[in-house]
Amino acid sequence: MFFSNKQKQTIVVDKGYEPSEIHFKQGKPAEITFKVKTDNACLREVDFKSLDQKMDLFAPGKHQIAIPTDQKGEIPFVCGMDMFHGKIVVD
Ligand SMILES: [Cu+2]
Repeated sequence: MFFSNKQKQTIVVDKGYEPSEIHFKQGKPAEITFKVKTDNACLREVDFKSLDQKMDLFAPGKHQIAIPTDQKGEIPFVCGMDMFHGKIVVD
């Protein structure tokens, strides 16, 4: 099936991002799901600045983001206060 090619990873948001670094292969669709296990307001918002996308992780529903994999490189993300950091690496 075509859709089985999708790369999927989960990041747990608790005392930071676990894991804080995720690798995807170039050229295949990729998606990240955030699972929130904290009520620390610092981690409420996650901001993918280079993708111009922010997400409210305390809002109801699924917290997923599609990651472009057309180019190799790093896609950083930060909490709304720029205290916790993580990155996606396309390689
Ligand atoms: Cu923060």
